[in-house]
Amino acid sequence: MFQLPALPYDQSALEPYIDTETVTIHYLKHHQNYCSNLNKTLENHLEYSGMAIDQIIRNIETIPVEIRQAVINNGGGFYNHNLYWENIMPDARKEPDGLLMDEITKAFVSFADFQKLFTDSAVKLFGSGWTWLVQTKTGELKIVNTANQDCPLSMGLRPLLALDVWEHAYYLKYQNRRAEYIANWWNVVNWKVAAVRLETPLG
Ligand code: MN3
Repeated sequence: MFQLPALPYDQSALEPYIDTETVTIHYLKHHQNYCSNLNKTLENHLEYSGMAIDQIIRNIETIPVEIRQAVINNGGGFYNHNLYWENIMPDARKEPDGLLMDEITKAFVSFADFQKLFTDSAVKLFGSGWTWLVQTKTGELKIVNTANQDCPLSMGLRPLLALDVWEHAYYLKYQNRRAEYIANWWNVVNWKVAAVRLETPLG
């Protein structure tokens, strides 16, 4: 049985950038629902008990076809939100350093260029989905969008930074102003977590 990981900060800690009510509903309702529905989907498939969620998503093509889409939706929803909450924090630094900064500069010329490209990608995403900074199998950094709860892990990409651009991630505070949510989200990015993901050898 999968369980919701504890938030590494108080639900009000991301104010004023991400408001308390949005965090509470997003975490306790949306994230919890993905977790509960994933458990329901897998309850008659004991072969997956004890398997880590990233292993399941990485090997999505091996999941029985009758539950595969439900695992993509709910397993992806569960895992993507785990990454999302880990990827933000109060009192965050404004930019990364070390290897992550070097790799961003190599791929996107400058940190400012990276931020602009990532923001544009997230603003332009049609419908519900996610914008990601990922590392490819050959080691380059890329910005990709995924629809719904599709996860880069299923495409052989390693997620470093996860931005939820579903309306439920911002609508209570920002209504239709997605660009304003994204501009504020940059103030709470946890660069340390992204750097650790980059520096962890691929399993
Ligand atoms: Mn969400």
